[in-house]
Amino acid sequence: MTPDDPPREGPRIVLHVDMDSFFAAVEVREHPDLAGKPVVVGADPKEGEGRGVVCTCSYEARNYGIHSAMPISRAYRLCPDAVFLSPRYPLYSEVSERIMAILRGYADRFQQVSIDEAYLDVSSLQNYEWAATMAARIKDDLLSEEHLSCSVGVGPGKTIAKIASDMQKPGGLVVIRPWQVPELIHPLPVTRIPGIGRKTAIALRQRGISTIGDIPRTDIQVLRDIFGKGAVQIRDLAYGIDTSEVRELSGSKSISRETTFVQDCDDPGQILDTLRGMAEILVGDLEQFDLLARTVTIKIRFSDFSTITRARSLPCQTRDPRAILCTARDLAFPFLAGRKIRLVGLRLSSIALIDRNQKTIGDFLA
Ligand code: TTP
Ligand code: MG
Repeated sequence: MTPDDPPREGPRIVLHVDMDSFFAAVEVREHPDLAGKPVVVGADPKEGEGRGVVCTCSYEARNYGIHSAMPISRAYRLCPDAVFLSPRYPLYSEVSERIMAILRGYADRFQQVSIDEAYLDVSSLQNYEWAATMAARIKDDLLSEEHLSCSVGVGPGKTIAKIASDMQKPGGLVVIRPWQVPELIHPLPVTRIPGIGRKTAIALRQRGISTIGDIPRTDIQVLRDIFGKGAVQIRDLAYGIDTSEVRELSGSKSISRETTFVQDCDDPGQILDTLRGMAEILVGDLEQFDLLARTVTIKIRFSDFSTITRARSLPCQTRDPRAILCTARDLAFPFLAGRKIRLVGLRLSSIALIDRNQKTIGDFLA
């Protein structure tokens, strides 16, 4: 177990968050007069002569049959009155970064998978009801902070969570507990399983498999012919066993600790004591591995599951508990009055191995 792994008790619970018509939604947000109109982001249609493809389009444009990767000339023929816009990648990246920062704050472990999609391991919540409450809170947060809508799926692993997030787009929130897989997932076509494309679907159909529910009824050898080593995993999935775990990708080096209070807490003294305890543990971790850290991030989750994170970088890398705790206190202080708090977390990042020639924080402190 690494210092970033949360303690595992109870079931694994994973959220998949996918923004709705992402590029188009950002454009509509930037031009509110486009709300409700068919909006297509992609190559210039040049009145039907354009080359290139559709990046994405609003759900209003989807009603005309337009979709991602379609030739832009075809999209133009389907709806010449749509608003056609060129993509603005730097804008979408900037918005994506802010979204991912919000989402990361909600996760025990976090894995971004594309510009508008991420998995959040929230197993520390310990039950699906709380995970559903958190999913609703995330949707509210993204709407109020970024004015953007997303769909969230909740499941026992990444694959089922992703299938769930796709089931009620746009604006969906679908929770699939392992025992609900037969009822909710078995009726779906096999192509809803991420990674099963058209070719595999044809091979499956030739063997009488068209829905996910057909999979457990099929001889494992037939599944092996199509999926090779992945056959058991696919069959397990249809039984509600989803082993795909959220993995923090390398490069996001940090150590963190979180504490969920037995009862929601509004005592600033107790919260600051908890932060001190976590700072001491994290400094111990830094010492053990001969590391220093520079960025201090605190996370506070309130009783209604709304969550804030605040970060500050110190003038240089350190493992001085006083410097870390003072920073954490400063960051947390504005949030300690009035509202009940469910969880506090402390993360240290921008981590590096000790360089004996480097200045220490003591050089900066009075
Ligand atoms: P998606 O999440 O696949 O699509 P989306 O967010 O537009 O719509 P949905 O509500 O169905 O999730 O992709 C995210 C963004 O990636 C999308 O807004 C534009 C870009 N993209 C492309 O540029 N080309 C493509 O073929 C696809 C699929 C996406
Ligand atoms: Mg999307």
